Amino acid sequence: MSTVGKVIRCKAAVLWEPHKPFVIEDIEVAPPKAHEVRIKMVATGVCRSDDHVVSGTLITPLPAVLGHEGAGIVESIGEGVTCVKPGDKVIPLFSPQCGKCRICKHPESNFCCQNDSLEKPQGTLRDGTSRFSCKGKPIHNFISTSTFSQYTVVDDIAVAKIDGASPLDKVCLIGCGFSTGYGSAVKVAKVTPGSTCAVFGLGGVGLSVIIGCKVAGASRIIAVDINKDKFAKAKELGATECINPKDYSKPIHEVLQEMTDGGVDFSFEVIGHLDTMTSALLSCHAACGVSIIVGVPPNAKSLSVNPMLLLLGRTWKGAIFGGLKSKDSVPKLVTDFMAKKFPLDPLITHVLPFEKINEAFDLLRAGKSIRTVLTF
Ligand code: CND
Ligand code: ZN
Ligand code: ZN
Repeated sequence: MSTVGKVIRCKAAVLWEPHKPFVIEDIEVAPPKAHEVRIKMVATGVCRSDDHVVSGTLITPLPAVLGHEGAGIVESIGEGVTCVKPGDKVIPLFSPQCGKCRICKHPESNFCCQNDSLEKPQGTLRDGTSRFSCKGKPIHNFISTSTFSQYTVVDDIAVAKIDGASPLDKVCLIGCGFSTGYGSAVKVAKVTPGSTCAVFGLGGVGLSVIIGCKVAGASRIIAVDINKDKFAKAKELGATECINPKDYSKPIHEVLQEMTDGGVDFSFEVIGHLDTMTSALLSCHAACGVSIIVGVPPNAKSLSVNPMLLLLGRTWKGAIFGGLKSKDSVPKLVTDFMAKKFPLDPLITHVLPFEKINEAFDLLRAGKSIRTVLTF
């Protein structure tokens, strides 16, 4: 029986308040309005940014359906939608691309003005409401995506159609972790052949930075993590050396400066801590180094930095979604994955049924998983 135009009752993982487990609830998902798309989710990865909401590091209105690294199939479309049709395989875009705003028209930038991330999240679709409700109460969206639900509704500027032959339980990682890391290396840093790189944090995003550094031709890729269990996978994906700050009595930036004749060419902070953001900055060469912030910093926290650190020539930058224009890049990355230009399988350490979402977060918090893919 067709569900088009009807309210769908289905399961979603609702986060009612911070510091609490997700609750699998029966929710109602209203049909898509004009310029909206309703998607049947097939798979979703679990990213640390979702956990940042649970821990209170990242603030978004609650209760909400979180999740921003998913893939699914279009169930129905609202009036005026032309970019996808029912049956298409798609990836929701937490960093949308409206194509019309100042940033979408900017040749380099990607953080579309229609985003609902980070700065002042409303937790809604563009019309200021959500299509989710539970027990008669509206449930918020999360950064235009809300993939922890059997069905979600997104704005048409926040969805990309992908290759119909692609495996959704793998390419869901292109919705965040892979693209964010890979783009940070190839697009934001513009890693050069023969260069030396240091990557702080070897989760799904940091390992994807390593993949990007390798594809860009870096000759040394130094992986940094306090969990040595992450080193084998980092080496498999292209790290040439792995170091654990806990093994040294001096600060890790001094160790890296000594290892690399004064500092690396490119450093990446892929953890989300203020102290490692400073360490990564100091690890790149004072006159020619480029340091990229990828990790999401704790809400409303600031760093105090001596401007002399930049005056000599360092560059310090950051980006959302690897600096990639999402609607343009996601289908291309899926095509590149299908052409075996980069791997995703090594990033997926666990696959669990969606109902086991709390187990997936426990694995992440315990440092035992890279990416868990939840399947619906
Ligand atoms: P995940 O938690 O899997 O990896 C972080 C890694 O950092 C782990 O291996 C830790 O052991 C390691 N670590 C923790 N503390 C330290 C330390 N002091 N020194 C060295 N290593 C340490 O996280 P993830 O890979 O899913 O995400 C990484 C960050 O990227 C996180 O902050 C997330 O919120 C952020 C992010 C950013 C964006 C974006 O668009 N910029 C998108 N998604 C996620
Ligand atoms: Zn993410
Ligand atoms: Zn835009």
